[in-house]
Amino acid sequence: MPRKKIALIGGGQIGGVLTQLIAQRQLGDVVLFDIVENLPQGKTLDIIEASRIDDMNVSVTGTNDYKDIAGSDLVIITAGLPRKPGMSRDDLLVTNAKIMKSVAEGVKTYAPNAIAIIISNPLDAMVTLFQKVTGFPANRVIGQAGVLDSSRFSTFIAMELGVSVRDINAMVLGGHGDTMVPLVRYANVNGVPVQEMLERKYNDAKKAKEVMDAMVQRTKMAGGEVVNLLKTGSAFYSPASAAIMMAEAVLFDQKRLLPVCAYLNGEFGVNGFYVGVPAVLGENGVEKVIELTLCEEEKAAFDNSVNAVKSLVDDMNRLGL
Ligand code: TXD
Repeated sequence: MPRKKIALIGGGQIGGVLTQLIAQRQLGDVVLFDIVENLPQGKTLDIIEASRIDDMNVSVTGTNDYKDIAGSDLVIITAGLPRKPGMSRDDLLVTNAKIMKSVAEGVKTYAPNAIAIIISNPLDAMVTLFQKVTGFPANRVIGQAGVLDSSRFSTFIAMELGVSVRDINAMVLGGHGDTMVPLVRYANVNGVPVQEMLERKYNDAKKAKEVMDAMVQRTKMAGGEVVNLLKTGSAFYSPASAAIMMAEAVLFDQKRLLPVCAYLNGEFGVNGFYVGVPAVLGENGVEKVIELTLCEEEKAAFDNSVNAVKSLVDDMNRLGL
């Protein structure tokens, strides 16, 4: 079977880690694109110079020319500014929308059959814009947010309960902003509800709820927590890992059920918007959105998050972006 071709648009922090992870796992040949001259060439040269050490039998090249992404099976987009301390993701809308438009034009022209995974913020709006400009079928345009937000939630739960994070199953739905919805009731440790484990640990339902609320809050603010520590950029190791999980699901047709930013056609009562929901990912991108029953409180939180996404998309349309 010929090797897959993977184009990475944006050769900054996340793009660099993505390149190295893809090469180390030999997922396919990589073309790293950036508008900054020599940056992608320098990063890819640095990475492949470890190929003897890391056993990387794939081609890894850097470019400033969209022509070089021709024929890509998968495109992962990280082009755009990251946040600085004090900024919300939504503050990036105007700058990153302009960048995303040019990226979408490039991908549409040179990789019209690719599946696209978008990472740039504000995530849900950037996914919407990319799909609109390219006109790609909605299932072929997917946003990465939920896999990372869910991994953050799982990490905090594992730390609190003192169990392996491998046994935690927890999902975060909704938009990739402060209104995101960590699903407390569904969070479990190999099937055992986290809420029940917390109640046993503290033998006090009120205290257990406080601990869970604090983990939910930390999850919602987890991106900002890293931004405040780094001062000069945002998280990049974990977002790259999250995109790799999605890329593998697509490249190897794994049919994984993951929380991703997907286009909704009436599912969850939402029509015509991209938002974070559980979906089956395979060779066709989003193959099925999985609906689940939300209680009143969860539904209200989800609707609130959807409304935040809708208003950002409205802003984008109003500003003619
Ligand atoms: O989970 C998630 N979805 C995210 C998203 C988690 C963390 C960060 N997330 C967002 O990803 C972040 O808010 C940014 O919008 C993107 C990329 O973050 P990264 O940390 O990689 O940003 P960098 O290091 O600034 O890299 C961005 C690169 C940089 O090299 C620019 O030169 C390039 O984007 N860039 C462009 N590339 C192509 N085309 C154009 N027009 C362009 N403009 C800038």
